[in-house]
Amino acid sequence: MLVQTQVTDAIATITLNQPAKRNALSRALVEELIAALSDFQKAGARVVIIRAAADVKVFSAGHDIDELPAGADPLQYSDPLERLLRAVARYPGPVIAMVHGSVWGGATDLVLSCDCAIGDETASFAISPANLGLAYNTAGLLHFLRRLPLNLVKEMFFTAAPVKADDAGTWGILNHLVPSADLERFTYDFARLLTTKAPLVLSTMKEQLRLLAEATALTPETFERVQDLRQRVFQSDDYQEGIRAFHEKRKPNFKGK
Ligand code: YXS
Repeated sequence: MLVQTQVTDAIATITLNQPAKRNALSRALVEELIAALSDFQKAGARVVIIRAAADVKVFSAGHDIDELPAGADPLQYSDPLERLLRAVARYPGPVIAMVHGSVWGGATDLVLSCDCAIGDETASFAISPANLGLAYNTAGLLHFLRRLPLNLVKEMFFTAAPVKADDAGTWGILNHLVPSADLERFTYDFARLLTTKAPLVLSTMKEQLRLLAEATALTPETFERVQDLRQRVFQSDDYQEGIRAFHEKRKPNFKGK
């Protein structure tokens, strides 16, 4: 199993459990995450906590780079990671990211797609398409734009540098930044409080807020322009170079084409 699951007192916990690949969000791991959310809904779990094992340095290394399609849209609607982000956003109850360790790429998008995020001093968040020559997707950009001011979104995407815990707390990536010794107790106390609230109200307000937050009109021309821009990127030599460089464990040498 690439994830461990547990339900206790209406609180469900998913623990990412593939340390050998730094919990990379591979198709196999993501399918287990999506199945777990569906099982939790059947079991009536009111709150879900997504976490990694207590002792990891890396919460998740993001999209599985081995599974990024060469020369094709890496984040299309049917991509497993995109399906997971939509499943989290539609779970009929609060989903909380409990973050110990570094978070990379699509895993940062996963944390931002959760309803709340609680982290400790080891937490950091990077979004790194610029390291891979990858064309990020519109839905994903909007997850960041709904959380952070535009200048901070641009800093994250342009630098691809990890945002350290203090800034993650100040910027609002995290709802709460607590010492690692308190992270688990704080998060489960927070979750227990949510299980005492009217579940129909929480699930309805979560869906209302999703619909309101996603109410961004795009004209057909805008949609087609975005697709055209992204196609130029994911069909670029730089995208191939980014993936090659990762596998060859070297810095990429981007040529801008
Ligand atoms: O060499 P082996 O076979 O042991 O495997 C290594 C890594 O190749 C593997 N691994 C990954 N495999 C697939 N996809 C990944 N994202 C990934 N990350 C790691 O795990 C084994 C251990 O990795 P290693 O030796 O590098 O571990 P480390 O502890 O020295 O360093 C941990 C990291 C996370 C700092 C390092 O693995 C790393 O920088 N990983 C890539 C992080 C990243 O750039 N993620 C973005 C993926 S693309 C994505 O999520 C979005 C689409 S976007 O591009 O927009 O951000």
